[in-house]
Amino acid sequence: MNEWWRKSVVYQIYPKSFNDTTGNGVGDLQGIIQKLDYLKKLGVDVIWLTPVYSSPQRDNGYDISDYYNIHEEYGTMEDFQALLDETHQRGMKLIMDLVVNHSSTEHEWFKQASSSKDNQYRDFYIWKDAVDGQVPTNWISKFGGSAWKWDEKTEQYYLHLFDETQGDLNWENPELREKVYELMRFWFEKGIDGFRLDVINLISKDQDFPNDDGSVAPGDGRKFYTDGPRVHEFLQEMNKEVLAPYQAMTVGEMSSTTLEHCVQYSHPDSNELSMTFNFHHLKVDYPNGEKWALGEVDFYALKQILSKWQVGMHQGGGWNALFWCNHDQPRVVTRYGDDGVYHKESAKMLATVIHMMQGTPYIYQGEEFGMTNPKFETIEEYRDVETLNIYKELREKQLDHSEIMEIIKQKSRDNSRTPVQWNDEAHGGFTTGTPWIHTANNYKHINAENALADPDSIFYFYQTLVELRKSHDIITYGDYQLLLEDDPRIFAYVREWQGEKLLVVTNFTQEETLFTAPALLAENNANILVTNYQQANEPAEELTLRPYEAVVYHIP
Ligand code: TEU
Repeated sequence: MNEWWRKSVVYQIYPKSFNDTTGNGVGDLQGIIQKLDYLKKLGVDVIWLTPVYSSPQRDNGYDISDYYNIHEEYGTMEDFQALLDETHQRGMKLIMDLVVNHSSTEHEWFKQASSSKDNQYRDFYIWKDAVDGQVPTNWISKFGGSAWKWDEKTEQYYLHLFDETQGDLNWENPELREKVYELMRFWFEKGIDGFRLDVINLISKDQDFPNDDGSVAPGDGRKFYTDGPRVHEFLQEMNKEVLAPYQAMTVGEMSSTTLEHCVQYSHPDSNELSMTFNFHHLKVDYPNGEKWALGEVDFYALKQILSKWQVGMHQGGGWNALFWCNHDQPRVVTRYGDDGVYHKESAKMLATVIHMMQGTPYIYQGEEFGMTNPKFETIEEYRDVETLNIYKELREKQLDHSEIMEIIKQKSRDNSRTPVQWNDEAHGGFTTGTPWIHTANNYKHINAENALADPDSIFYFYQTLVELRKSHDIITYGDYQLLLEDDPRIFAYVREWQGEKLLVVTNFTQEETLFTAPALLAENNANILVTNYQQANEPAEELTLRPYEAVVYHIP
């Protein structure tokens, strides 16, 4: 099988915030075309474009009202075809975002389905009678409140695991599944190279619709509707019907999943997907599994989880999508690094940790030059439906307003959705108009133009990491062993392949710390593959690691 994506690096574009060429304050497809040479310079192989289909934009495009058309603010189908062709002409590939766990309630299917109980589209969604006058189950939407919404006209509830304007599609219905495969073929026929599949491990629901008995951690860690009974069957059918015929690259977003399921989702013999995103390493600052609370980063858990998935997927034959950032997560340099004095060092250190691992790395727009959380102070600056819903919920719980704003400042998905900072002009050069969301106020010094002008910038460090993945098979195929698991500051691991070794050593703190190197460093002719300090730490038995220092030693 031609698995070109095992040596690829993917760049994620959230079009709404990427680059606006019309002055309406919203990014667009022509704006992406303008930046393709910039992406080629970075060296990425694949662009993942988050949803650009017609949408009321309640959830910024993850609420689709027409799978066959381009959202008018982003441009036209001709603009899309131009983007695809220009991407291919530069030797890059493009994957789209497939959102088929749910559609917008403004989709024609839902309009039909909610018009009457015997409409032919009724069973495209999940409808239940009230139980003793109440919601059918105690399931909670990931965006707060009940996961069931009452429909006055037909006097039944419909399921929405996300916002009430995002009705869950009924994958038990073969007609619905065929409609999904048809729309996938439509985009493959245009020439796309694959899909990122949105919350795809939620599509199979337990048809008994059991109540959540509270045995699972509350909040974002709910498992009672993930990895459902027929999920692998549905993915194998999708693979047979569409993915295999088009030799697609696919990455499944797996919410609250398990290592075992991800091995099965991504093992070549499963004939399901190419690789999977999981999020456990991005919940180590959720106190008791609760996203919407202030918490310290559990560094030990971070090392354990990343290592468990490295070893487990390597041994199981699965394939990880490696990432810190995306459009739902706060900016990692603020979250796990330092967006102050050691901004550059810590951004490079964090990049090193995942780019030396086995899997396919994903770079989220602006991460390559160290964009940070914007630290908005007022709720009026936020736009995200999840954030605004949770704000109401926390207010109802009578939390102190300043505490709520501190939680939102740390946790909101809007942290990653501010306009990309291209230069030091107004709004970071993102738009000549008024952006749909404020730009972070550090755009005058943190921007792409400054990064390109600085040979020691985070951008050129990412460029080097991307190149190393191409030139060193050990990164792609080597096995993995965590070192110093109990060390409170150092994240170190060894990669090994056909006698060759990489020793990756990182200091996750701003304190200097002593690293006692393993024998492998002393015995062999180790050299430095990459490091984030200009004055490198040459191989030695005892190393003093400087704040956020990262060094990768290569033992050939
Ligand atoms: O995200 C799934 C999801 O659960 C995320 O919202 C995220 O994990 C959560 O906010 C963490 O608390 C996907 C898309 O990436 C997201 O943008 C959509 O809002 C969501 O599905 C619904 O389509």
